Amino acid sequence: MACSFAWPKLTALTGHHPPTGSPLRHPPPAAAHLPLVPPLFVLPSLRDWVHLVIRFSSMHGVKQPRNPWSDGPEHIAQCPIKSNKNYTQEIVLTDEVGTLWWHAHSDWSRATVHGAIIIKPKGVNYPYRPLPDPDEKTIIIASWYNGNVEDEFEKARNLLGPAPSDAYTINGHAGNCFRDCEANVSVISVESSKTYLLHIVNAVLNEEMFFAIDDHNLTVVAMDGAYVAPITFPYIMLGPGNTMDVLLTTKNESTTNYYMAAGYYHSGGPDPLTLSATALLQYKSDAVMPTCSADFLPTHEDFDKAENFTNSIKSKDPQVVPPMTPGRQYVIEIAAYGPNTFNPPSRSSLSNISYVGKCNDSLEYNATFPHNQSEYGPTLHGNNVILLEYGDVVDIVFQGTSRGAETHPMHVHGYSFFLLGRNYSTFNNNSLINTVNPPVLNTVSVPTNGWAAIRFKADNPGVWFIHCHLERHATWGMATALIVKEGNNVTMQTEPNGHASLC
Ligand SMILES: [Cu+2]
Repeated sequence: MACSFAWPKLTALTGHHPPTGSPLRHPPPAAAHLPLVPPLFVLPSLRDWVHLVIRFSSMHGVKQPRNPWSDGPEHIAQCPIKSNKNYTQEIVLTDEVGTLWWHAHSDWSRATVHGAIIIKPKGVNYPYRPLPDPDEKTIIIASWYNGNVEDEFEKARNLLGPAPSDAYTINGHAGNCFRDCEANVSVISVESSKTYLLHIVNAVLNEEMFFAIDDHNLTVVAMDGAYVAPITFPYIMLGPGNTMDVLLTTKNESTTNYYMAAGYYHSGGPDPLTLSATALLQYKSDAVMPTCSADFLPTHEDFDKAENFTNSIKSKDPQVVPPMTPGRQYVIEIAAYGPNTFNPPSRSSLSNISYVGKCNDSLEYNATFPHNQSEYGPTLHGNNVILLEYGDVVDIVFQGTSRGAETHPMHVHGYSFFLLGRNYSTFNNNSLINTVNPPVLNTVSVPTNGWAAIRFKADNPGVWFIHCHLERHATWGMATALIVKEGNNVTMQTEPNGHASLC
C-alpha cells in the first residue's frame, strides 16, 4: 500500500510550545455593565504559595488544597506566563488515585503541551480484581493540526471557525489506517493471558471520543482520579478532560495482532469529520497483521452507545453525600451561541454571562452570579464568579439549551464533585438525583439540551475555574469561577514569590 501522506512525529509531546507573543491574548472587556451590583474581588487580598517547573500548566483534576496559586489557568489563578519565563508550580495530592493529567492552560496550547499523571494507591494495593500486570500502559488521545494551533485559536477567538483538527492521535501518531499511510503507528505490546491496566486520557481539544480495541472488552475501574464500580463494555466514551483506568484482559492465545481506535462522538454542533486514529495492540511482532480498520468503533452518531456507557458509571462504594446548604443551588444555563445583539455576536455564555478574565495590575473578579433564570440579565461580557462561604455544600445544575445544542463537558478546578444526575429534559427540583452511589468526577458531560447536577463541599479556599472543556466554547466565554473564602482555621497557602509579578 502506497504511503500518500507523510506523517510528522509529534515533537510537542516533549513539552515545547511556540512563543505566544503578547501575554495578554484576550480583547479588553466590552464596556458592558451587568445588572447586578458588582463588588470587586481581588485575589491577592484573600491571603496566601508553590516545585516542578512547567510553563503555565494546569494539573487537571488535582485538587491542589489551599493552593490556587499552582492551579494554572490564565486570567483565573494567574496571569499568563510570558515567553521564555519560568514559573514553579507545586502539585499537592490528597485523595486522588488512578489517572489524571496535566496540560497547558493558555490559549489552545494544551493541544500538544500535556501528559498523564498516574497516582498509585499506597502499596499499589488495587481494590479490583484481577490484579493488573506491573507493566501498565498509558494511552493519550489527542488532536493534531497540520498548521499552528494558535492560528485556530485566533480563528475561534474571531468567530471564524475554528477548523476541526486534521487528525486525532493515539500516543502521538494517527496510525497506519490514516489516509492509507503505512508509517507511524503507536504500538502497545502485550502478552497472552494477562490483565493490563490502561491509563487513558482524552486530551482532544473539541470532541468527546469513543475508544475501543477490536475484539476485546474494556473494564473501567476508575475515572477522573476516583474508583468506580467496574463496568465492562466493548468500547468506552470519554469527554475531553476525562481520564479512565481500564482493565484489558488479553486472549489466551493469539496468532494475530489487533487494532485499537479513537474516533469522535458527534452529539450536535459542527461535525468535525476528522478521521479516527488507530494504534496496534501487538501480541507478537511477527504475528499476522490484520486489515487496518476502525470499524469496530461505535458510529459517530451512536447516541444509545454513548449514553448507555456514560450512565453506567457509578461510584465503587456507597457515598455519604451531604445535604445542600439552603440557598446554595445555582442553575446555570449553557449557551454556545449568544443572540446577535451581543457584541461581538455569537459568544458562548453561562447564565447569559460570557466570561472575560481580567488581568491588569492584579486578577480581578466580579463576585456576583445569578442563582437561576429569574436573576439572569441580558447576555453580556463579564468576569462574574460564584462567591462561597467556606464549608457551603453547593449544587450546580448545568442546564443545556437550544442555543448551541450539543453535549458540554463541564470541568471544575480545585474540586471533585458528586454527579447527582443527568438527563435529557429541563431540570426541576423533582428531577431524579442519585445520592446513593454517584460517581466522583471532575468533568461531566451535560446532555444535549438536558441537564447535569453536581454537588460538592466548598472546603478548598481559593479561586477555581469552571469551564466547558470543548476549547472553542471556553474561548468564547463558556466559563466562570468559584471563589471560596477561607475558613476559621483553613487558610490559603502563602502567595508564592513572583506570582503577583506575572500580571
Ligand atoms: Cu461547550
